[in-house]
Amino acid sequence: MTPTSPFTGWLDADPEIKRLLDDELTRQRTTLQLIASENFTSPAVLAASGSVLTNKYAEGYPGRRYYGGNQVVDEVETLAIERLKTLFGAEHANVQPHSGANANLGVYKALLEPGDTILAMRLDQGGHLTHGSPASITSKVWNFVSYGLTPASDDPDHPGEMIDLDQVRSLALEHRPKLIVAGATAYARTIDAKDYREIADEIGARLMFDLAHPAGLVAGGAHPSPVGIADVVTFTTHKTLRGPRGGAILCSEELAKKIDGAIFPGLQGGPLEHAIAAKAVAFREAMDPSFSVYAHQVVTNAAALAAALEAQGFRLVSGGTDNHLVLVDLRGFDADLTGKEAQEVMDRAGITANRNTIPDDPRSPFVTSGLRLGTAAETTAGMGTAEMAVIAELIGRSLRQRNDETALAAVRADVGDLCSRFDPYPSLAGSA
Ligand code: DSN
Repeated sequence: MTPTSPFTGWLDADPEIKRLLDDELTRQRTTLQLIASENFTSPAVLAASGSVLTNKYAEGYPGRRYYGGNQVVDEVETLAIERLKTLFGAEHANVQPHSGANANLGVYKALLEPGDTILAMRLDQGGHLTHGSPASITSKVWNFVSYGLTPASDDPDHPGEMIDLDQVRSLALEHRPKLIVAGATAYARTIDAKDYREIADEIGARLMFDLAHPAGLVAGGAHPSPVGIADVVTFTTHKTLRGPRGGAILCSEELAKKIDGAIFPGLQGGPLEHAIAAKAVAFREAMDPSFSVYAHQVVTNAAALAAALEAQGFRLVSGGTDNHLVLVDLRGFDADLTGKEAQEVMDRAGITANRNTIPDDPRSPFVTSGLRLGTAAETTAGMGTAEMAVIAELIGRSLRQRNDETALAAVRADVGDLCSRFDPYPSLAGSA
C-alpha cells in the first residue's frame, strides 16, 4: 500500500535539529546545571510535551470549547486541574498560562483597572520583570510602587538584606495599592504570606503571591504555603516543581471566573494542551512521597552550597539561604570580577549559572556584580551535600584562575568527572 502520510519518522528527517538536540542533551549531561530557575524534567514529562496534543486547538475551558474534537483534551485538562488543586489544597486552578509572566499579567488584568496601583518588589532587589520593571509592559499599564530589602549588615547573627516589611507596610499605607505582590526571583530567604496578608488587610488590598521559584518546595512540604492566605498564587511549572515550561494560577472559587476570563480570552488564545498534559504528569510526580524527599534535599543542598561558598571567600546576599538558591556578591571575592565575566568563565569550565544583580548593584543589569546559583537540577540528578562542597571548590578555582586556560581546562575535566557520576537521563540514548 502506498503511504499517504508525508511523515517519515521522528527526527531522522531533520538531521540538523537532531544533531542539535543530541548536542544539548550532551551539554546537560556533562556540565553542571546551577541556574536556579531550571531543572531536569522527567522522561514522562518530556514525552507528554512532545505528544500529538500539540496539534489540537482548544480555545475555552473543559466543557466550554470553541472548537470540536476536544473530548480527550477536556479529560487531559480536567486531570491537570484536579491534580493541581489536590497538590496545593486550592479551591480553583487555571493551568493554561503559557508562562509565569502571562500568569502574573492575567492576575493584574483580572483584579485591576489600567492605572491602578500595585506594590511589588523592585527588580534589583530580587523582584521579577513583571513586578513593575520599567522594561516590562506591566509598568506601562499599572502604577507600580516598589519595596526592597533592609540594608546589608556585617553582624552574622542579624544578617541584613531581608525583605523590609516595615517599608512594605509604610508604602502600603502611603499609596493604598489595590494589589500587593509577594514573591521574588532572586531572594534566598523564606517569604511568609502571613506577613503580607496582615498588611493587605490593613488597607483592604488584594494579595498575590508569585510562587514561581519555590513552588516545588511548597508542593514537597519544604516551604510554607501561601495557598489560602494570598488571594491568588501564580507560579511557573518548570523550576523547583520540575515540570514542563509554563505557568499556572491558584485562587478561591470567588475569583475563579475573573481569573479564567483574564487568561482566556483576555490574554491568550489556544492553550498549549501538550504542555498542560506534561503539567499533569509533573503534578502527579510531585504528589509522590519521593518528591517531598527531593524538595527537602534541594534545601539541604542549597544550605551546604552556601556554607561551602562562604568558605571559598564569597559573600552571600542575605547572609545565606532558606530555599533552593544562593545569591553571591562577587565584590568581596574580587572587586574587579563582574557577574558577566564570572558567568562566561564558568561556562568555559562547564559550570552553568546566571549573572544577577545584587541589591543596589553599582553595575548595570547586563553586567552585574552577582551570581545566582540553584540546587534544584543537580539534586534531581542525585547530588547531595558532599557534591555541593565540590561544586563550591570548582567555582572558586575557576574564578580565581580565570585568566589561565590550562587551569580552566582542569576544572572542566573535574566537572566532567563529577557529572559522569550523576546522569539525569540514563534511559535516554539521544535526540531527547
Ligand atoms: N527568568 C526567570 C528566572 O530565572 O528566575 C524568571 O522569569
